[in-house]
Amino acid sequence: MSDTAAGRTAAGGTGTREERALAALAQQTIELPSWAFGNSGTRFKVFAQAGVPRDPYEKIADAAQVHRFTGAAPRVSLHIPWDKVDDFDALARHAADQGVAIGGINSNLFQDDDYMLGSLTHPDPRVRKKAVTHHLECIDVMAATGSHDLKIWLPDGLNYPGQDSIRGRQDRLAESLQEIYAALTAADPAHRLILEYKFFEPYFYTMDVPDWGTSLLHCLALGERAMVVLDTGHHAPNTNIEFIVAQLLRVGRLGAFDFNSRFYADDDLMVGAADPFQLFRILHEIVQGGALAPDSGVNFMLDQCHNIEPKIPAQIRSVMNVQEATAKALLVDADALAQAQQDGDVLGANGLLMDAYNTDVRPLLAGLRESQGLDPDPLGAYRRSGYAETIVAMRVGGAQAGWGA
Ligand code: AOS
Ligand code: ZN
Ligand code: ZN
Repeated sequence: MSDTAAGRTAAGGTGTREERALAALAQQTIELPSWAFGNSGTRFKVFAQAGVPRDPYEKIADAAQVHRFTGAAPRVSLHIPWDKVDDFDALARHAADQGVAIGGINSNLFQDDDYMLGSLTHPDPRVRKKAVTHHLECIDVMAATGSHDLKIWLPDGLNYPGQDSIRGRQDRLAESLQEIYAALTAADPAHRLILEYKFFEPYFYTMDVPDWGTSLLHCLALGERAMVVLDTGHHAPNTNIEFIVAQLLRVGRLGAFDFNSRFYADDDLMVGAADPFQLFRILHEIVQGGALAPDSGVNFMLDQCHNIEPKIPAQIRSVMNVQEATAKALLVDADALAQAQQDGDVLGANGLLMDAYNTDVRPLLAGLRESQGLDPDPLGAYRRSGYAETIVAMRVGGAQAGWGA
């Protein structure tokens, strides 16, 4: 970037653009998924790694390492029942002792035989009731852990035309969500229901929440504490994801991201690995929309599996990738961009974005970390800490994410 002159940008505040970027980056937080620390990955072989957590306590301990070296990952999402423990208060205290907090609570509607033909949309009211009741359990976990977000990814859908009524399933879904939302907001009016969408998989003819429009319609019907979750891996190839981000921000319904990368399907690879430019474009919409600050209502989460790479460093790398894309977005000269757009200066406007994208922000972020008392090189610092060797020596028989423990 050539210009660091004082002025107002979408990042807000005073000072040079770089100073404002640093201030915004210092506040940015990224939530980690507990399941990223267990053995997990594709439908095919899950390669077991030595030293992986044996229980939710150890998953949180590993997540805390990511926060220790990045200073930007202070929350961990839990998944019920994978992270079920006898005493959730104790788990929350353990998290606090480790310097992190419990983030969103993810329900699970895809591992029970009863759910073969659906859960919240199932034709049989008994199965729907069971699925709703699972969410009541998740709401109790929220109370015990201090979590604010109930995250629903609905795996329901159809494999064959005619298999069930598409419209009937939407009606049943609306009813089931209403019951969950009523219980959630009765427990605490500040709590949020955040609803994810996914265009295919595990079903292939249609999903019951296949797209952001369907998620948004259900959220609008529920009430103002219902928000859409955008998983970056859940779209058809070449979908313009930043358009969806801009649209949901406009109507105040972008609740959270599940960040990851995809090359083909729901790959769950490290965010920013496949397409760092797309991540930058998404973060540009976030910055332009004033949605970066922790109180903006958008929760920036990772949803990833690390099958062949070591998990803690992969999470550190992912946090750094989000930070780098954010830093570039914060360096866009917003005033000049607005002027170029107003003037119809197509190449000028595009050039301003590309200038920011092509800036090497690694020194800026290294400086930020040093100013926070952190090592400027989080991956190197983790490697040198010896934590990886310690857990390999201590832990035997680590868990596969998703199958208990
Ligand atoms: C599934 O495809 C969704 O991305 C979920 O958000 C998430 O991966 C799952 O809940 C973790 O099991
Ligand atoms: Zn997801
Ligand atoms: Zn997914």
